[in-house]
Amino acid sequence: MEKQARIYVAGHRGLVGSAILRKLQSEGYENIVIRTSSELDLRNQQQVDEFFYNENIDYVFLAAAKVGGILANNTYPAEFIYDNIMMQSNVIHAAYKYGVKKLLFLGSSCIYPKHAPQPMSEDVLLTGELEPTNEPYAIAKIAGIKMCQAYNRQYGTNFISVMPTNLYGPNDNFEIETSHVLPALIRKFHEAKVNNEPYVTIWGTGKPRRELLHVDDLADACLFLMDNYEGDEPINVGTGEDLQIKELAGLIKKVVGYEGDVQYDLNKPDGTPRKLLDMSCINKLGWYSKIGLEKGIKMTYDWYLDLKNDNMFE
Ligand code: GFB
Repeated sequence: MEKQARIYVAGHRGLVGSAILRKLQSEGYENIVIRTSSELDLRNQQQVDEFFYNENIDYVFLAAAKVGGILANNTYPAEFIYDNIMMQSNVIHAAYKYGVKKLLFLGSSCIYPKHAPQPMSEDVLLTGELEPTNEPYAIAKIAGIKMCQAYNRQYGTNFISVMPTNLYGPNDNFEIETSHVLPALIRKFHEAKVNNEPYVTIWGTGKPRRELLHVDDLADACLFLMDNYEGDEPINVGTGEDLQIKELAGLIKKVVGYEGDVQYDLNKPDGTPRKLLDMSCINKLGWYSKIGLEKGIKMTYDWYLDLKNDNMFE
């Protein structure tokens, strides 16, 4: 990407989009285009068409998405499939129609089958049943990958798909009911510490394994792939390591400094047992993650504490 290029970051207020925006700004890109969802509703085809018609966009990072943790996915399946299919279809089609040079579509590791061999390489896509708690979201993301491939094949576009593992970092959602596990546990342990509560409740058995990537590492990978990867196959981005949810809880407990107990709510779903990504493809290109999990949790906890302090003085 040329430093003068017009680069549209779709979803710049979210966890992923905000990290990509920070990275682009720190690398000196001068012509970044952003819109809030109230300025541009990406689910609206006409608004998206007019935006691309007027803005002469060269590159797109398609990070706008309806996302959430296991319970949000399970509770709002219609919104997860509708919002995601509408947003990505409108942006991908307009990017083709108005001659965007390259588009990077962000998917998720939940596109792979629930019982795929671990670690999961890109070619296990569509070889088995999906995890039911997030099937509508996964189907939307698979449609996005297939759409990029179809447009490349029929129209010769340069659209790539990136599949990150579970992400965390600044600008994450910390709402207990809708968030992912890492921000939820930061909040739960922090509040339990402050309120001197005897225990923290963790959903499920604590036995599922998850791989967690700091979103600044993902942003770094996205810029790297924009410059170094062309191809139809989705490309995985992770750390190559996972741990049990109960181990993750132990790490967060330690970082937060909480001394009480942990209990398990077995009425909440476990979700997929394991989803570790095979990193061979991106490693071969020369990219590796840099932020270790404990350091990443510390960085995110500091961010969360700053956010709470800022809100106190508003
Ligand atoms: O992060 P999470 O919501 O998403 O849950 P998934 C991961 C694991 O942590 C599950 C457990 O086994 C949860 O039961 N867990 C324990 C908790 N305590 C908590 C808690 O307080 N909050 C939450 N949220 N989980 C999502 C998908 O799946 O991952 C999305 O639904 C997307 O589609 C995303 O792919 C990356 O990893 O299970």
